[in-house]
Amino acid sequence: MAHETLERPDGAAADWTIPQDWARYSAAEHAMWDTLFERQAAMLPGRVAPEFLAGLDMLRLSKPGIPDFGELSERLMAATGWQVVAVPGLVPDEVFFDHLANRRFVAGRFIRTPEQVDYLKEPDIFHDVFGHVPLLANPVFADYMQAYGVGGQRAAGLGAIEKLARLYWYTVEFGLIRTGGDLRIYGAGIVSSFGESVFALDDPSPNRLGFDLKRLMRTQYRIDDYQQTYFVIDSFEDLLRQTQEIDFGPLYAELEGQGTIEIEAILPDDTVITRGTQAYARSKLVG
Ligand code: HBI
Ligand code: FE
Repeated sequence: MAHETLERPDGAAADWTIPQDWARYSAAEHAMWDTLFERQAAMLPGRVAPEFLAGLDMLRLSKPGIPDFGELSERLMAATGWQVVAVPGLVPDEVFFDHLANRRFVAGRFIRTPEQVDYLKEPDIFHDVFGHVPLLANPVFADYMQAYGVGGQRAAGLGAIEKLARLYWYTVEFGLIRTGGDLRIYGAGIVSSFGESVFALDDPSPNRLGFDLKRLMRTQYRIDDYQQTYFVIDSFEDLLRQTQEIDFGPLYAELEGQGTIEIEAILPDDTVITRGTQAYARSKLVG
């Protein structure tokens, strides 16, 4: 995430947007999208929240391959009032929050190369569009994302971006949700990852804990590998309600005195759905 100073490239507007230039994608780039799309779409039934599958149809546009943001935005606008705009890569926090607060989702326009199929550092168009856009067609989730943007603007003024960023990480990027008797994935980092879409639900390694806003805002996370802890929400309505009810000013002050929680810790007050073995993370430590 963008805590370093970023420089706005030449050609980007003041709000960091750039044209998508859809006509400039090569056949190989469109084919890469199709490959990734088919692989993930086949994986997701039974694993992903039904709200995500409902939104996925939006990405099957009239043109082949990589979605055209203009066409995509038209559909999304009709559903929930959101748009998708292209940016060169990571954008500064305040720019990111301003776009979300105005129901614009920023997406990278480049697509990973064949060498990067299973891992890349900066979010590409497949992560940003396949991972994030389907849920933006859901009215409740759409409101949650906007609320996050507004919350980010407030957090910036209170010096609390780090805490709020953890909320984004453990919900928007790596969240799980209870659906009927099952756990399902909904976080974009999971749904756009072939490996993690299995690991997050089926592997005995990670902890799976009930969503607890205050607890989660103190929990460290990793950006370099599969998560060691996932948090499970009961519903998108519940997530939206909890984040709207909270007065973040006093909350941040309260959390400030409490310090951070280790990635793999399980605390006495946690609702434990799975007590992870952490075998996967340990296997990575020993060379
Ligand atoms: N920029 N393009 C892009 N995508 C992100 O997800 C993103 C970003 N800038 C900042 C950011 N995320 C996070 O650091 C904030 O949620 C705090
Ligand atoms: Fe993302």
